[in-house]
Amino acid sequence: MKYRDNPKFPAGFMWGASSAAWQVEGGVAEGGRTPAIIDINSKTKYPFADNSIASDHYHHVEEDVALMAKAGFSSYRFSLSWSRIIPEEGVVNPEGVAFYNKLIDALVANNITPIVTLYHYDLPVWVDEKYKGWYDRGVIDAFEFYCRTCFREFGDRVKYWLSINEQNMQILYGNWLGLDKGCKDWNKEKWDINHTMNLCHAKAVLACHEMVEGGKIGPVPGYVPFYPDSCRPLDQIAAMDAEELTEKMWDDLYVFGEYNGFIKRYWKENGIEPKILPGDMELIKSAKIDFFAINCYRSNVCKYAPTDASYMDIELNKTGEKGNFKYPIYPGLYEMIPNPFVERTDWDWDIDPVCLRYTMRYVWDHYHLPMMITENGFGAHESIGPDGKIHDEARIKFLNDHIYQLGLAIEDGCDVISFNLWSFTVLLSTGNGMEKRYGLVYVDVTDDQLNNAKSLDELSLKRIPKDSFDWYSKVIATNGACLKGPEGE
Ligand code: BGP
Repeated sequence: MKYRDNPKFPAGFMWGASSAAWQVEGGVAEGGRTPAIIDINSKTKYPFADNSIASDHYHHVEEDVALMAKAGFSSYRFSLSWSRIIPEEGVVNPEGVAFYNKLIDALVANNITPIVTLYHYDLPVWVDEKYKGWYDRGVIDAFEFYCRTCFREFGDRVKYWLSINEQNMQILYGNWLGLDKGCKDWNKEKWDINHTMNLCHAKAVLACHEMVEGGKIGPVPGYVPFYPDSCRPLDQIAAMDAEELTEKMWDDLYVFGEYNGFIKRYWKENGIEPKILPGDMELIKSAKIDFFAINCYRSNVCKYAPTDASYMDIELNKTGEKGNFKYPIYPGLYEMIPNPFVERTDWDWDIDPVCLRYTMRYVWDHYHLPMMITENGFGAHESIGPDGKIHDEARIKFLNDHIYQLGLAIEDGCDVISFNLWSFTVLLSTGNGMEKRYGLVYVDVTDDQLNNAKSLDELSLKRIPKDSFDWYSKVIATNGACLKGPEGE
């Protein structure tokens, strides 16, 4: 098939951007919010800033939404802070609810559809202390109480709900996000934690359908598809195994309500089966999702790793200097290797626009459910130029190429309803503070300034739309018709 013309996006396609409460809000001790585990975890990333102030969205809500409206957004995906809404067990915080009402009302007034994540890495400390994180099953009732509060308070205006952000990545990188805190044997206990999270997800799905008129809800897997290194048959199996262990086992469960045969065998062989109680699987199976929200930035490549290969754990690039990512080897399964056909970001993330088309096709072919992109974007070192502007051509190219491929996936027959890039304003990266900058709108603050500020008044935090802001506004205004296709394909 040849694609000489620009792909067509359907009428009513929702264009927007994405954020998470702890990465953008700040105001951690304001409005009755109590601490979350991510407050503690983000301090471990020093010299990068923690989340105390972040982009100070807490005090810039109206200004930020006005900028979204200026860009022509039709959607905005953000998360709610559990401990802002439920600061202690059984207590609903009116100030927290009022903060999100202000945001949601501003969005609705500007015809921007809110897409709301219930959980994005910020477990309240009171939950952590009482239920050992996600380990004790008491967390299920606590999470359900929180979700029901959100549906009751916001469900009249919020119709798209997302349950748990990147549950797969939280389990795969538990140590990076602090989820392993208190675990004696993370490699075993993580599967119990994962099972409890599945039950929480199921409770959220059922409560949403019960309480929100016209409400739709889906999970948010983080997708990094695996390509096999070669046509060697064992490399094909290695890529399939990698997909099973990093993505597919979660997605199969969300859709079919069952752990698939591959993961059950993997658990059994390694003596790490989770505790599944009577009634658990029936509950999970009864919770039917409406769509997939997908975060997709990059792809991976792998080849078969023989059983006698030496084990090597993955090590993320935490410095922003190319070449610091350590490719893992999992004997008997797969070895990750660099892709010679693509460029990489300064954090060694493969820049592979086609992976977006690949991922859409993969998920559509397996599950036949509508999809939305809730994260895709380009993280870079960035500062204000001598002319006071931010000329982010590399981001524009990245987004153009990725969204074009998303359009091709739609022409391939995939049902995609929305694209939300990561992020709207610059915000705190998960592990690299303000140094790894995403977004269409620059926020004038550095990690050092955030670390040293005694009060908010010392900081500029000025919003400066980047060149990508104007470019994306055109993409929205033309419903994708101004995107440029790759040369020579
Ligand atoms: C996703 C997370 C986001 C965000 C993004 C970029 O996995 O859902 O919260 O952080 O990745 O990652 P990073 O900030 O590490 O560059």
